[in-house]
Amino acid sequence: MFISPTNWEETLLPYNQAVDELVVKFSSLAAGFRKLDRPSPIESVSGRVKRVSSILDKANRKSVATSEITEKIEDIAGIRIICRFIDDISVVIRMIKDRGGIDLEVIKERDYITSMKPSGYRSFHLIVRYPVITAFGFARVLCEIQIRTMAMNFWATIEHSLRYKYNGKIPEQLASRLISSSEAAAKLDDEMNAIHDEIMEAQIVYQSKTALVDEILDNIQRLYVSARVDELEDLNERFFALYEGGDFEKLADFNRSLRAMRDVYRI
Ligand code: 0O2
Repeated sequence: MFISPTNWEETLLPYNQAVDELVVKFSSLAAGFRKLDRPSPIESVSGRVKRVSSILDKANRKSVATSEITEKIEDIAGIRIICRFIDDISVVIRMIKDRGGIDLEVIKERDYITSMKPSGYRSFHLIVRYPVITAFGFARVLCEIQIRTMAMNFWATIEHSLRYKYNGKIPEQLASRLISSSEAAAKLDDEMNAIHDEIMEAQIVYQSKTALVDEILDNIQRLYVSARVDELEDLNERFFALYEGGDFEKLADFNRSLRAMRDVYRI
């Protein structure tokens, strides 16, 4: 693909389309989790195509010739995926890699989470090649996918504005405060991750209790056909008492006795 310095609109068309398509794809993944009441590792997705002035600035800064821009400037198309928890980042990376080249191919990764940038910047970047069929033909464009937590995003957004304000030369004192605030954001991410683990554990306990209660009710329902009425009343009363007591082990024992009854009645 070549840059036409006289027709940027046409040059950037596949990039615009790639961003639109990828935002829909990742947002749909998040919607899928929510539809099934599962926690989504993707909190939100956004995308942008770099402004022509920024493309030219970057090409100039990196001494990239106009003819090489599409190969050497890797973030003309950019997608940002925001996660709540730091653990979600590796889940999202896996989901992207598991697409196995069907619609995108991961060609590079940069882990600024394990190795924070000297500025304090933390984020995980994947450079992918994405095929698009535009109104004017087929193209494979490079796209940078930035994956970060809400805390990382908050820091990067503020730092980006300051970088812009100071024309890239943030005063030393402010730069060192930014580094400490990035460390504070990393601590916040760790704390939130610990809470995340607790939420997940509580969810597992809740799910097994729900499954057990469903099985007990199903067993009582099946016994309804064969057991005597007084026996059933007794079972229902025992179930409600145990359910109110909230002791999981006692409920599990009760369920085992129901299974044994079903064996006796061969149902
Ligand atoms: P914009 O305005 O966000 O598009 P290099 O310049 O060699 O370090 P390169 O090729 O630009 O690296 O890749 P890198 O470092 O992965 O950076 C790509 C993008 O990551 C940047 O694009 C930023 O969006 C973001 N980024 C990287 N470092 C920082 C940082 O220190 N602070 C903030 N806020 N964002 C950062 P652009 O084109 O630089 O900027």
